Amino acid sequence: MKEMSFVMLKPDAVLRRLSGKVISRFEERGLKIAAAKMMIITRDLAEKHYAEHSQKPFFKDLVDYITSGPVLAMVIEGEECISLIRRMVGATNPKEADLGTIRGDYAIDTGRNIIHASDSAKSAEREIALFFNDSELCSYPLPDEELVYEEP
Ligand code: D4T
Repeated sequence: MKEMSFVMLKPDAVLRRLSGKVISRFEERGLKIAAAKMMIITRDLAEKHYAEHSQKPFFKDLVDYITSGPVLAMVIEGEECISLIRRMVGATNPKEADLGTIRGDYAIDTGRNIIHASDSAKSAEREIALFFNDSELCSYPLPDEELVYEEP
């Protein structure tokens, strides 16, 4: 089933010039970038995005961090891509993230874990709507898309 996930490269990823490397991983895996924009997000948007953590002790630091510099917000599309991207991203605490995952290869601190990805279809829908208008989502076929073999 085709899905869309919200993926955000956090300020440390952008400032460490890792954006290209991370985007390449998604492209090389066969996923499609449906939307992308560089943004410095407001505290209001950050608080809405992380609303589920509003009562957690790390909430203020999290909002400070995510608003501290540019983020690259993206919508990525592909077959069952929500769980696939979460596996590619790795554990929240990069010290526990497997090598070969994005966090496992590029980060060591939970508070600077370089990337966000939606954890469910419901979250993806909510997060995409927070960051993008419908008109910003690009629908286009990839040259190899028709070659994907669907199991009967
Ligand atoms: P995000 O939402 O950024 O993709 O991360 P995860 O989905 O992997 O993890 P999360 O929602 O549990 O945490 C959101 C965000 O908060 C930071 N954080 C988390 C933190 O600074 N201290 C903590 O103890 C935890 C659990 C990291 C990611």
